[in-house]
Amino acid sequence: TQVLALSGGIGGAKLAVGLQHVLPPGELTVAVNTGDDFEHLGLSISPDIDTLLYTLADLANPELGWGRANESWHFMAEIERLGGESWFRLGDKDLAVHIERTRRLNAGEKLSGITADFARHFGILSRVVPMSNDLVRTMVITDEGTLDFQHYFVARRCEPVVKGLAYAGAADAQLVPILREVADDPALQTIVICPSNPWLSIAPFLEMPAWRELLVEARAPVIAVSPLVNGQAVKGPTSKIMGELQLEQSSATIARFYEGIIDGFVLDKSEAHLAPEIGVATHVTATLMKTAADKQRLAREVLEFAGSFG
Ligand code: FO1
Ligand code: CA
Repeated sequence: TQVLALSGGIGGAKLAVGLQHVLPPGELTVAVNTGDDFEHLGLSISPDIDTLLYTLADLANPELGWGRANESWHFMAEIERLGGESWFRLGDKDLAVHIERTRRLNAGEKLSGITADFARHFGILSRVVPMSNDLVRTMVITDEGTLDFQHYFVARRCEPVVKGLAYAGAADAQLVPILREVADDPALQTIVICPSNPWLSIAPFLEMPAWRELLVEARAPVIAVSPLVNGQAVKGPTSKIMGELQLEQSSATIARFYEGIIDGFVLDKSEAHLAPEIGVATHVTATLMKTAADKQRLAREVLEFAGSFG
Protein backbone atom coordinates (compact mmCIF):
# COMPACT_ATOMS: atom_id res chain seq x y z
CA THR A 1 0.00 0.00 0.00
CA GLN A 2 0.90 3.66 -0.14
CA VAL A 3 0.00 6.51 2.18
CA LEU A 4 0.25 10.19 1.27
CA ALA A 5 0.46 12.67 4.15
CA LEU A 6 0.20 16.46 3.91
CA SER A 7 2.21 18.20 6.58
CA GLY A 8 3.38 21.53 7.91
CA GLY A 9 6.22 21.59 10.45
CA ILE A 10 6.29 20.35 14.02
CA GLY A 11 2.72 19.08 14.64
CA GLY A 12 2.52 17.34 11.29
CA ALA A 13 5.97 15.81 11.63
CA LYS A 14 4.90 14.02 14.82
CA LEU A 15 2.17 12.09 13.04
CA ALA A 16 4.43 11.56 10.01
CA VAL A 17 7.06 9.88 12.16
CA GLY A 18 4.34 7.66 13.65
CA LEU A 19 3.11 6.72 10.18
CA GLN A 20 6.67 6.01 9.05
CA HIS A 21 7.14 3.67 12.00
CA VAL A 22 3.94 1.65 11.55
CA LEU A 23 4.08 1.37 7.74
CA PRO A 24 6.49 -0.94 5.91
CA PRO A 25 9.58 0.92 4.57
CA GLY A 26 8.91 2.98 1.45
CA GLU A 27 5.11 3.16 1.80
CA LEU A 28 4.91 6.72 3.13
CA THR A 29 5.11 9.89 1.06
CA VAL A 30 5.03 13.20 2.93
CA ALA A 31 4.12 16.30 0.92
CA VAL A 32 5.40 19.31 2.80
CA ASN A 33 4.24 22.93 3.02
CA THR A 34 6.66 25.38 1.42
CA GLY A 35 4.62 28.53 2.13
CA ASP A 36 6.92 29.26 5.10
CA ASP A 37 10.04 29.25 2.90
CA PHE A 38 12.08 32.43 2.52
CA GLU A 39 15.49 33.78 1.64
CA HIS A 40 17.66 34.91 4.52
CA LEU A 41 21.40 35.68 4.76
CA GLY A 42 21.57 34.72 1.09
CA LEU A 43 20.28 31.23 1.89
CA SER A 44 17.18 29.37 0.72
CA ILE A 45 15.33 28.34 3.88
CA SER A 46 12.64 25.62 3.86
CA PRO A 47 11.71 25.23 7.53
CA ASP A 48 8.96 22.63 7.19
CA ILE A 49 10.94 20.45 4.78
CA ASP A 50 13.89 20.48 7.16
CA THR A 51 11.65 19.73 10.16
CA LEU A 52 10.34 16.67 8.29
CA LEU A 53 13.84 15.55 7.20
CA TYR A 54 15.29 15.92 10.69
CA THR A 55 12.28 14.35 12.41
CA LEU A 56 12.03 11.35 10.07
CA ALA A 57 15.80 10.80 10.37
CA ASP A 58 15.58 11.10 14.18
CA LEU A 59 18.00 14.04 14.11
CA ALA A 60 15.58 16.77 15.23
CA ASN A 61 16.01 18.98 18.25
CA PRO A 62 13.39 17.59 20.65
CA GLU A 63 13.05 20.80 22.69
CA LEU A 64 12.73 23.31 19.84
CA GLY A 65 10.92 21.07 17.34
CA TRP A 66 12.94 22.73 14.56
CA GLY A 67 16.66 22.48 13.82
CA ARG A 68 19.07 19.71 14.81
CA ALA A 69 19.76 17.86 18.05
CA ASN A 70 23.29 18.29 19.46
CA GLU A 71 23.62 21.53 17.54
CA SER A 72 26.39 24.13 17.96
CA TRP A 73 25.97 27.85 17.27
CA HIS A 74 29.42 29.18 16.28
CA PHE A 75 28.14 30.57 12.96
CA MET A 76 25.30 32.46 14.62
CA ALA A 77 27.60 33.92 17.28
CA GLU A 78 29.92 35.28 14.58
CA ILE A 79 27.03 36.73 12.58
CA GLU A 80 25.97 38.53 15.76
CA ARG A 81 29.52 39.80 16.37
CA LEU A 82 29.55 41.20 12.84
CA GLY A 83 26.30 43.04 13.47
CA GLY A 84 24.44 40.75 11.06
CA GLU A 85 20.83 39.65 11.33
CA SER A 86 20.50 37.12 14.10
CA TRP A 87 16.74 36.98 14.76
CA PHE A 88 16.44 33.77 12.72
CA ARG A 89 18.81 31.23 14.22
CA LEU A 90 20.71 28.79 12.05
CA GLY A 91 22.85 26.26 13.89
CA ASP A 92 26.11 24.97 12.41
CA LYS A 93 24.75 21.60 11.24
CA ASP A 94 21.59 23.23 9.92
CA LEU A 95 23.78 25.74 8.07
CA ALA A 96 25.42 22.97 6.02
CA VAL A 97 21.98 21.88 4.78
CA HIS A 98 21.17 25.47 3.81
CA ILE A 99 24.44 26.10 2.00
CA GLU A 100 24.18 22.87 0.01
CA ARG A 101 20.49 23.41 -0.83
CA THR A 102 21.12 27.01 -1.91
CA ARG A 103 24.10 26.01 -4.07
CA ARG A 104 22.07 23.37 -5.87
CA LEU A 105 19.03 25.63 -6.36
CA ASN A 106 21.32 28.32 -7.78
CA ALA A 107 22.75 25.71 -10.16
CA GLY A 108 19.22 25.23 -11.50
CA GLU A 109 18.15 22.05 -9.68
CA LYS A 110 14.62 21.63 -8.38
CA LEU A 111 13.76 21.66 -4.69
CA SER A 112 12.10 18.22 -4.99
CA GLY A 113 15.26 16.56 -6.33
CA ILE A 114 17.49 18.18 -3.74
CA THR A 115 15.08 17.19 -0.94
CA ALA A 116 14.93 13.58 -2.19
CA ASP A 117 18.75 13.41 -2.20
CA PHE A 118 18.99 14.88 1.31
CA ALA A 119 16.41 12.34 2.53
CA ARG A 120 18.50 9.53 1.04
CA HIS A 121 21.70 10.85 2.62
CA PHE A 122 19.90 11.03 5.98
CA GLY A 123 18.83 7.40 5.56
CA ILE A 124 15.11 8.20 5.36
CA LEU A 125 13.09 5.47 3.62
CA SER A 126 9.92 7.58 3.24
CA ARG A 127 9.55 10.08 0.41
CA VAL A 128 9.73 13.74 1.44
CA VAL A 129 8.39 16.00 -1.33
CA PRO A 130 7.79 19.75 -1.38
CA MET A 131 4.12 20.56 -2.09
CA SER A 132 5.42 22.41 -5.17
CA ASN A 133 8.72 23.38 -6.79
CA ASP A 134 7.15 26.73 -7.63
CA LEU A 135 7.36 29.66 -5.26
CA VAL A 136 4.41 29.94 -2.86
CA ARG A 137 4.69 32.45 -0.02
CA THR A 138 2.32 32.71 2.92
CA MET A 139 1.77 36.38 3.73
CA VAL A 140 0.21 37.44 7.02
CA ILE A 141 -1.97 40.54 6.82
CA THR A 142 -1.77 42.16 10.25
CA ASP A 143 -2.53 45.41 12.07
CA GLU A 144 1.17 46.23 11.46
CA GLY A 145 0.91 45.65 7.72
CA THR A 146 1.60 42.59 5.58
CA LEU A 147 4.44 40.43 6.83
CA ASP A 148 6.04 37.39 5.25
CA PHE A 149 5.53 34.32 7.40
CA GLN A 150 8.90 34.15 9.17
CA HIS A 151 8.85 37.85 9.99
CA TYR A 152 5.40 37.40 11.53
CA PHE A 153 6.22 34.11 13.25
CA VAL A 154 9.82 34.44 14.41
CA ALA A 155 10.81 38.13 14.24
CA ARG A 156 7.48 39.43 15.60
CA ARG A 157 6.66 36.28 17.67
CA CYS A 158 3.08 36.14 16.33
CA GLU A 159 2.28 39.33 18.28
CA PRO A 160 0.63 41.39 15.48
CA VAL A 161 -3.14 40.90 15.16
CA VAL A 162 -3.94 38.76 12.10
CA LYS A 163 -6.55 40.23 9.78
CA GLY A 164 -6.14 37.80 6.92
CA LEU A 165 -3.76 35.55 5.04
CA ALA A 166 -2.62 35.45 1.43
CA TYR A 167 -0.72 32.76 -0.42
CA ALA A 168 1.33 34.51 -3.11
CA GLY A 169 2.05 32.31 -6.11
CA ALA A 170 -0.34 29.49 -5.12
CA ALA A 171 -2.81 30.09 -7.96
CA ASP A 172 -0.11 29.31 -10.56
CA ALA A 173 1.98 26.75 -8.67
CA GLN A 174 2.21 23.24 -10.12
CA LEU A 175 2.34 19.85 -8.41
CA VAL A 176 5.63 17.98 -8.25
CA PRO A 177 5.16 15.11 -10.79
CA ILE A 178 5.93 12.34 -8.26
CA LEU A 179 2.94 13.48 -6.18
CA ARG A 180 0.63 13.03 -9.15
CA GLU A 181 2.04 9.49 -9.53
CA VAL A 182 1.45 8.70 -5.85
CA ALA A 183 -2.10 10.07 -6.08
CA ASP A 184 -2.85 7.95 -9.16
CA ASP A 185 -1.26 4.78 -7.74
CA PRO A 186 -3.99 2.13 -7.30
CA ALA A 187 -2.09 1.07 -4.15
CA LEU A 188 -2.77 4.43 -2.48
CA GLN A 189 -4.73 3.55 0.66
CA THR A 190 -5.31 6.99 2.16
CA ILE A 191 -4.40 10.65 2.13
CA VAL A 192 -3.81 12.03 5.62
CA ILE A 193 -3.95 15.72 6.45
CA CYS A 194 -1.65 15.89 9.47
CA PRO A 195 -2.56 17.92 12.59
CA SER A 196 -0.89 21.07 11.30
CA ASN A 197 -2.34 24.58 11.42
CA PRO A 198 -5.00 24.65 8.67
CA TRP A 199 -4.60 28.36 7.87
CA LEU A 200 -0.79 28.50 8.02
CA SER A 201 0.35 25.05 6.93
CA ILE A 202 -2.42 23.35 4.94
CA ALA A 203 -4.08 26.33 3.23
CA PRO A 204 -0.99 26.85 1.00
CA PHE A 205 -1.74 23.40 -0.51
CA LEU A 206 -5.47 24.06 -0.81
CA GLU A 207 -4.88 27.41 -2.50
CA MET A 208 -3.11 25.55 -5.31
CA PRO A 209 -5.81 24.48 -7.81
CA ALA A 210 -3.77 21.36 -8.65
CA TRP A 211 -3.76 20.19 -5.02
CA ARG A 212 -7.43 20.94 -4.47
CA GLU A 213 -8.30 18.92 -7.56
CA LEU A 214 -6.02 16.05 -6.50
CA LEU A 215 -7.71 15.87 -3.09
CA VAL A 216 -11.28 16.19 -4.37
CA GLU A 217 -10.77 13.61 -7.11
CA ALA A 218 -8.68 11.14 -5.13
CA ARG A 219 -10.16 7.64 -4.98
CA ALA A 220 -8.48 7.06 -1.62
CA PRO A 221 -10.25 8.54 1.41
CA VAL A 222 -8.89 11.85 2.68
CA ILE A 223 -8.63 11.90 6.48
CA ALA A 224 -7.80 15.04 8.47
CA VAL A 225 -6.52 14.96 12.04
CA SER A 226 -7.55 17.98 14.10
CA PRO A 227 -4.66 19.98 15.58
CA LEU A 228 -6.84 21.08 18.53
CA VAL A 229 -7.19 19.47 21.93
CA ASN A 230 -10.02 20.87 24.04
CA GLY A 231 -10.38 23.71 21.51
CA GLN A 232 -6.76 24.78 21.99
CA ALA A 233 -3.68 24.36 19.81
CA VAL A 234 -1.10 21.99 21.31
CA LYS A 235 1.69 24.32 20.17
CA GLY A 236 1.95 27.44 18.03
CA PRO A 237 -0.43 30.28 17.25
CA THR A 238 -3.48 28.42 15.86
CA SER A 239 -5.75 29.43 18.76
CA LYS A 240 -4.64 33.07 18.69
CA ILE A 241 -5.12 33.28 14.91
CA MET A 242 -8.56 31.62 15.03
CA GLY A 243 -9.63 34.20 17.63
CA GLU A 244 -8.31 37.08 15.54
CA LEU A 245 -10.09 35.75 12.45
CA GLN A 246 -13.32 35.61 14.55
CA LEU A 247 -13.52 31.82 14.22
CA GLU A 248 -15.03 29.67 16.94
CA GLN A 249 -12.13 27.81 18.56
CA SER A 250 -13.19 24.22 18.12
CA SER A 251 -12.48 21.26 15.89
CA ALA A 252 -15.88 21.84 14.26
CA THR A 253 -14.38 24.98 12.70
CA ILE A 254 -11.40 22.95 11.46
CA ALA A 255 -13.69 20.31 9.92
CA ARG A 256 -15.73 23.06 8.23
CA PHE A 257 -12.49 24.51 6.79
CA TYR A 258 -11.82 21.11 5.14
CA GLU A 259 -15.40 20.67 3.90
CA GLY A 260 -15.61 19.21 0.41
CA ILE A 261 -12.06 17.84 0.72
CA ILE A 262 -12.19 15.32 3.55
CA ASP A 263 -14.03 12.03 3.90
CA GLY A 264 -13.14 11.48 7.53
CA PHE A 265 -12.10 13.55 10.53
CA VAL A 266 -10.14 12.52 13.62
CA LEU A 267 -10.77 14.58 16.73
CA ASP A 268 -9.58 14.47 20.29
CA LYS A 269 -11.66 12.79 22.99
CA SER A 270 -11.89 16.17 24.77
CA GLU A 271 -14.10 17.29 21.87
CA ALA A 272 -16.09 14.06 21.47
CA HIS A 273 -19.31 16.04 21.98
CA LEU A 274 -18.67 17.83 18.66
CA ALA A 275 -18.77 14.61 16.60
CA PRO A 276 -22.49 14.97 15.70
CA GLU A 277 -21.93 18.40 14.16
CA ILE A 278 -18.98 17.29 11.99
CA GLY A 279 -20.30 16.75 8.48
CA VAL A 280 -18.21 13.63 7.75
CA ALA A 281 -17.39 10.33 9.46
CA THR A 282 -15.42 10.86 12.67
CA HIS A 283 -13.00 8.90 14.78
CA VAL A 284 -12.61 10.08 18.38
CA THR A 285 -9.37 9.28 20.21
CA ALA A 286 -6.48 10.78 22.19
CA THR A 287 -4.64 12.96 19.66
CA LEU A 288 -1.96 14.43 21.94
CA MET A 289 1.39 13.02 20.78
CA LYS A 290 4.06 13.17 23.46
CA THR A 291 5.83 9.82 23.22
CA ALA A 292 6.86 7.66 20.28
CA ALA A 293 4.14 5.23 21.41
CA ASP A 294 1.49 8.02 21.20
CA LYS A 295 2.57 8.84 17.62
CA GLN A 296 2.48 5.21 16.52
CA ARG A 297 -0.89 4.51 18.15
CA LEU A 298 -2.49 7.56 16.52
CA ALA A 299 -0.92 6.62 13.17
CA ARG A 300 -2.34 3.08 13.46
CA GLU A 301 -5.78 4.40 14.35
CA VAL A 302 -5.78 6.81 11.41
CA LEU A 303 -4.89 3.95 9.03
CA GLU A 304 -7.56 1.69 10.53
CA PHE A 305 -10.14 4.48 10.26
CA ALA A 306 -9.13 4.97 6.60
CA GLY A 307 -9.60 1.22 6.07
CA SER A 308 -13.22 1.52 7.20
CA PHE A 309 -14.07 3.51 4.05
CA GLY A 310 -13.70 0.30 1.96
N1 FO1 B 1 11.76 29.28 14.83
C1 FO1 B 1 11.93 30.21 15.79
O1 FO1 B 1 11.00 30.46 16.57
N2 FO1 B 1 13.14 30.88 15.91
C2 FO1 B 1 14.18 30.64 15.10
O2 FO1 B 1 15.23 31.26 15.24
C3 FO1 B 1 14.02 29.64 14.07
C4 FO1 B 1 15.05 29.29 13.24
C5 FO1 B 1 14.87 28.26 12.30
C6 FO1 B 1 15.92 27.87 11.48
C7 FO1 B 1 15.74 26.85 10.56
C8 FO1 B 1 14.50 26.22 10.45
O3 FO1 B 1 14.33 25.24 9.55
C9 FO1 B 1 13.45 26.60 11.27
C10 FO1 B 1 13.61 27.63 12.20
N3 FO1 B 1 12.58 28.02 13.03
C11 FO1 B 1 12.76 28.98 13.99
C12 FO1 B 1 11.28 27.36 13.00
C13 FO1 B 1 10.36 27.75 11.87
O4 FO1 B 1 10.63 28.91 11.22
C14 FO1 B 1 8.87 27.63 12.21
O5 FO1 B 1 8.66 26.83 13.31
C15 FO1 B 1 8.13 27.03 11.07
O6 FO1 B 1 8.22 27.78 9.91
C16 FO1 B 1 6.65 26.81 11.42
O7 FO1 B 1 6.23 25.61 10.86
CA1 CA C 1 -12.32 12.72 -2.33
